[in-house]
Amino acid sequence: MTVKERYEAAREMYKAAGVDTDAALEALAKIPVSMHCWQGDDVIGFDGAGALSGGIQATGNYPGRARTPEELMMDMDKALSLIPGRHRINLHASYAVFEDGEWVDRDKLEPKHFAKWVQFAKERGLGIDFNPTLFSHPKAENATLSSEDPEIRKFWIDHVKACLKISQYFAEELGTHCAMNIWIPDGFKDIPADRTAPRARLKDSLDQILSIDYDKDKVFVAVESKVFGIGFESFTVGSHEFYMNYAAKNDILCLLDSGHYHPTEMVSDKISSMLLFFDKMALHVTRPVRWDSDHVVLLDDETKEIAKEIIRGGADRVLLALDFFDASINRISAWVVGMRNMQKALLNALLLPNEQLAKLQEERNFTKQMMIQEELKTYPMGDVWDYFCEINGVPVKEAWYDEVMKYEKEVLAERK
Ligand code: RNT
Ligand code: ZN
Repeated sequence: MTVKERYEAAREMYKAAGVDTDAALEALAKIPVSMHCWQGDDVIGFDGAGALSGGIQATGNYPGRARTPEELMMDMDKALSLIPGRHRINLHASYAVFEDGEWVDRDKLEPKHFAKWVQFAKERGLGIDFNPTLFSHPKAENATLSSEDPEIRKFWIDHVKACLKISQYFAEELGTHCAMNIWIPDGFKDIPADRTAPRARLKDSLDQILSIDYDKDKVFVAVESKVFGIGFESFTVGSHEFYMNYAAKNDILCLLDSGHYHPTEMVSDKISSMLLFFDKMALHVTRPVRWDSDHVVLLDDETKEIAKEIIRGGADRVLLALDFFDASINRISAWVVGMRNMQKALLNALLLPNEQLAKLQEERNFTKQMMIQEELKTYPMGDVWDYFCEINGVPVKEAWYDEVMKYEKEVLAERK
């Protein structure tokens, strides 16, 4: 059977279950996922930062890490060529591309330092999302936006202000919004004596940053909380409550990272609440494993549940990005697996009779609701997915792996 024949058979099966597969594919094609550049080089960047800091870690030393902007762009191109649909890319400020021996510190960054990325995105029809980088820097050794040292704090405030301008530049150049997400590592290893003062300083820093003039229709500022970091086990300044309240009061967005909560606390359950109070929200989809939060996204239950909530809440209201960094496997494969899994999870959600299921819940017919939810799990979603890959001109099933291995041999192996 051809891919198309398999799809046609699946279409009939889904139709009988009240699901329109053509509509699902059309909807899936319209959902962009922001692919994070930092999987390609173990979050190192190009501004000479050296070791990764801030309580996050990329472990492993699989050969072939991208070391230059050219290499990273090439690798991202390879990954994107194996992922169906049109997407976005997500950059960190530490990925500025300096030319002719120029170098400026992070508080002095300007749009021109990202011109190469704009060119890259323009040529491929991609949008760009952005992140100030408040780690892996000598001035981030202790604290950043919550620092007790006024000079350090000013440096980081200036950095984020510079990033706001760069974000607006991306939006204007590319004709699509730019989501600018702020995450800081600030916190304490052990029980703090004063939780309020650092949080008050973070609040004031954010106020100062947002006081500059920027176009709110183009730049969507988000704040990302985290329950702990390595070396910040007891306290983080930017906790969930802190940012949720800050975002609500100041009309910016919350970004929920699926690896940043207690192990039994699920981001999938938070989305509906956020969307009742905010017009939009942002996500970092990742996979938490014990204390670590940044494993490659799999097609697991929580990713599927997150996708269902995105579809039910309105995909245009959720700014969807991935966030993981695995240095122990082929990095392009990590991107492709993570991106394709996110899309498969979205497709899975689109192939549910969501209205019917909601109605059964309203009728308290939990017996039938459970029956349908479980029976649909063995419907031929893979045939629909394969067809989606085929019509989008990317390899079907595991055929993409051979291309990654070929690239590894021909390109990555040369990077000594
Ligand atoms: C860290 C946060 C943050 C980073 C990236 C590199 O715990 O998740 O989003 O992973 O910005
Ligand atoms: Zn994150």
